[in-house]
Amino acid sequence: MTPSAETSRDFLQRLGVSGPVLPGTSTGQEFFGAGDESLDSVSPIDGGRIARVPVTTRKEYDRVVETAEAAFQLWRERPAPGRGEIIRQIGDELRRHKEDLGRLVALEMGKILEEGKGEVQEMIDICDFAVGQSRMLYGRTMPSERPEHRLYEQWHPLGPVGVISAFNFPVAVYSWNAMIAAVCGDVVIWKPSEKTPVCGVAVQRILARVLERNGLPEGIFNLVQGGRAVGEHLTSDRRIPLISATGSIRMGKEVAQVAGARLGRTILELGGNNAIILTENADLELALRAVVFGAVGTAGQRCTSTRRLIVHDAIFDQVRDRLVQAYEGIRIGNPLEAGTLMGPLIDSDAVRAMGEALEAVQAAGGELVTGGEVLEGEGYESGTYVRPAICIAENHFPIVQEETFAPILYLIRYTELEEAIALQNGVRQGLSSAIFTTNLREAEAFLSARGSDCGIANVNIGTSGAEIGGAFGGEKETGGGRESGSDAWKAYMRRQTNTTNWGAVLPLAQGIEFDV
Ligand code: UN1
Repeated sequence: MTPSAETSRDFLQRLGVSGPVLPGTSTGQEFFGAGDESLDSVSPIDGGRIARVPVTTRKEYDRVVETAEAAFQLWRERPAPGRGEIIRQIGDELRRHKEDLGRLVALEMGKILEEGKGEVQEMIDICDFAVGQSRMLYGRTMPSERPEHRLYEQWHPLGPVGVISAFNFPVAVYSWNAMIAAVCGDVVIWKPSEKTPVCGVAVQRILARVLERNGLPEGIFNLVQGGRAVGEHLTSDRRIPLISATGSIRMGKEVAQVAGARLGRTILELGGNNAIILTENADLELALRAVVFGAVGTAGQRCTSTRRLIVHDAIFDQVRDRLVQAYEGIRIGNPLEAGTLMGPLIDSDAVRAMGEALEAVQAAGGELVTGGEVLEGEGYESGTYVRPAICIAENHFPIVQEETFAPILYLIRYTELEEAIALQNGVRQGLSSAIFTTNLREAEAFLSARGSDCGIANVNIGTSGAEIGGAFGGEKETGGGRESGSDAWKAYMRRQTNTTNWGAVLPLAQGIEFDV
């Protein structure tokens, strides 16, 4: 394998990740040991190698957990606003590195630079959010039924939190977890995707710099690298009270079982099969832009990507034709070049899965309207560039029920809104959903209890591109977890209910008399 042409770029040096072999394991300030196994970070842009990253050995892993446990004892004693101050500095450091880190995300994951920078902006936003949250870890006070008693609750840190993240958002989703967990007083052990280990090292270096500058011990933010085996170290480890995992439903079921077997807690953010409903009252200009961003953005590799478009019969043909036209104008190529709207898929397995899905939809009786070709020729030598596809399909086709991590949009026809909502809900996943309508009744029906069954339900915006301020996650096989904003912080803490009797007698609850 030839080294990627991009590896010579200065931005890798500025991020401290320009070496051929990068440290695979870190407890914060000290990077150590290299096992025999390693991960090859390969850019989907040109198939070139960015770096080699050693897989964390079992021994190293145990040392990381020990260091994290020791750091937890100190970190949890630091008042929460003081933890917030460290997160504020991390946000500033990320601001300084937004361009470089965004570029690395584009290089290693393949999303366009604009979206890579957007991911870093998401990190900055969650830092700002977490700083505010650090002064708002509120517990309630409840009226006690007993005189001279006070009944209240408080929230305490949990311990080391394991974060397993996916390739498609190699930095942002980690920070949703890590920054919130950190203000809560937890320490974090991160296993990035084995497809994006260099992003892991780069973020770790940024965080470590801030910790070091503040004289903080190592072990607050920790990094381990590897695949399934290293993930299992985390999920089966009783020392890790909470695992937050993002990835496929298959992976999530394994995590839930292994962590569940020891009654460990999980936050799962798994696959989506997100639909947009276009009613006859939709503002089509708005809708079509949202559909194209949702289906083609990040080359269809977001868990929030738009996979199904449920279109009213009266506008179906018009929508199909206009989408085909819009797809023709999409520039596919090097995601680091200005003007590119769609970069490569992550690897050849993803290209294969897309091809198989297109075959399956046609075999089931669907129609491939446009796209699906694997691009060849200059600039496309890696074989990872595809044309986004539009198919006419039916919701019950087994392949339509699946999440294929590729830019395939299934057009599905409906006539009554109830039918559209039933189609939207008629999949096993429940992450994100949207309706485009200018009719209040349609919009509110979609948002009502008998409407969308997803964790995210939008009106007149697409399924992807959520802000960090809301709780992010979904229902059914999406896993039920919530991360990021709103009160998602509570999942990273333990709730303690306290009753203080400040009187001189001992009345019992429920009026029980028990005189001795
Ligand atoms: C993901 O794909 O795992 O809402 C996360 C969005 C982004 C996050 C996606 N803010 O599309």
